[in-house]
Amino acid sequence: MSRDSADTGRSRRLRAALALSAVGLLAAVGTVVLPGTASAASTLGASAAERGGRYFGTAVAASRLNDSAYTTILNREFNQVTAENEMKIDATQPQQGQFTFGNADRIVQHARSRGMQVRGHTLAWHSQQPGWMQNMSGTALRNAMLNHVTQVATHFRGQIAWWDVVNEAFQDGSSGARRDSNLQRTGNDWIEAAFRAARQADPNAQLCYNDYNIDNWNDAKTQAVYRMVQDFKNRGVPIDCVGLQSHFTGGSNYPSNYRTTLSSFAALGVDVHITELDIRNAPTDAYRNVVNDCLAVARCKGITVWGIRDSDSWRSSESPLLFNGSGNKKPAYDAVLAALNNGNPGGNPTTPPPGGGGCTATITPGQVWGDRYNTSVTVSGASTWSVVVTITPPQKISGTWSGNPTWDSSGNVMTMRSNGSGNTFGFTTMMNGNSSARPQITSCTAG
Ligand code: G2I
Repeated sequence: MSRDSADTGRSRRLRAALALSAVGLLAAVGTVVLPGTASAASTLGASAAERGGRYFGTAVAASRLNDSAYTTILNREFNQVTAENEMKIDATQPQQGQFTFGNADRIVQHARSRGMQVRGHTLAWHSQQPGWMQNMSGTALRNAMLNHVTQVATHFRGQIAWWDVVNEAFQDGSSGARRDSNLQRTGNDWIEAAFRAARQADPNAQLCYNDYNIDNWNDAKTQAVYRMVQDFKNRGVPIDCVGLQSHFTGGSNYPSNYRTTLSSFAALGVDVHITELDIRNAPTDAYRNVVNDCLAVARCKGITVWGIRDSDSWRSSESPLLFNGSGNKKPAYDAVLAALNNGNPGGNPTTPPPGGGGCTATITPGQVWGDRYNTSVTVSGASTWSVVVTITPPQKISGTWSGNPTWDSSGNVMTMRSNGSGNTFGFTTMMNGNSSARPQITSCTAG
């Protein structure tokens, strides 16, 4: 026997022995995972990723990165981070012209080396300004703000998926006005100036406006931010997304029209993000609803909770997070993970309207040409129905088939009613210069 064939015989016997012991191991464990068998993801980030590539993230404090109980949960559960304080103006430019990025860089490095996406928070804000900036006004302040945006966005260029370019610029209450601040007093265009500077410094980052108390669609503040975003889109101010902080004080403060708020912003042609979620006493219902609402809106890209354990929270006495102080999962954690796992794989929304309309409408993208594209929509759960579809202007629907359409006065909202020709209808949309926006289903109502 030649040396080669002896080796071959030996390796064949070895393979056979390995195969036999693998069978024995499977028999002993008692489970065989067949290819294609669905298995529920066991962490928040993994499950969110399976829902159309969404993320599930958390605010991170650099000071806690030495706490192994903290980093164990962070590294296991989350696929996105936001620096809780380390990228704010007072942290990054404590003296005018002197930038410090050490703590922020540590967070970015921790996240990116583990494949987590980073949200930058925040470039321009009335709060947490260093003393030198608080004392400035007028043109000097405007220039200092723009320089700050440019320097910080440039430092992190290529590392930040989304920037909260401007934070909390609107007043609470019924006025719908801008919040008074030294930045606002430099002129109403300070927000768009900040967005333009950010775009120039980091063209690949998605640029968001971020605020709290813009969760309830009926609130004046929500409407005011909506109008600003609409105006920015109409005038070509570079804005890509809106962040709803969603600091809820309890189950009742999760508004039942939250999904309407998310889908209404999305219909303007921006992504939506839930950026700082925490809910007093962490009620399972409210947490579950937030997840379901995000999953129902295609442009809701992910959810960030504002801290990991209750003891890490800025309002720890309210125990608003998903892990207790010992790092154990709370009932809210289980509710969130189950809601994520129950979501539609692929993450495309099947959108019963708030309150439930008795049917589900699912979009299937169709052929795309240089100037237009087709969309078809399939309805399940009812044989007669009306489906509301919203288009982002300047796009316009130019033709439809297999349904009876009616339009609102803006021409951007089409209600399509079944006409007996089946459960799939379609339409052609002219891009009119906007090649990226796509139609959204606002509701599906049976009957
Ligand atoms: O207030 C809750 C959040 C509302 N939206 C914007 C977020 O940026 C804000 O986060 C909080 C942080 O969670 C707190 O940790 O923002 C506060 C103010 O910037 C943060 O509090 C600050 C304290 O005011 C400082 O005294 C402290 O040195 O945290 C700092 C670091 O612990």
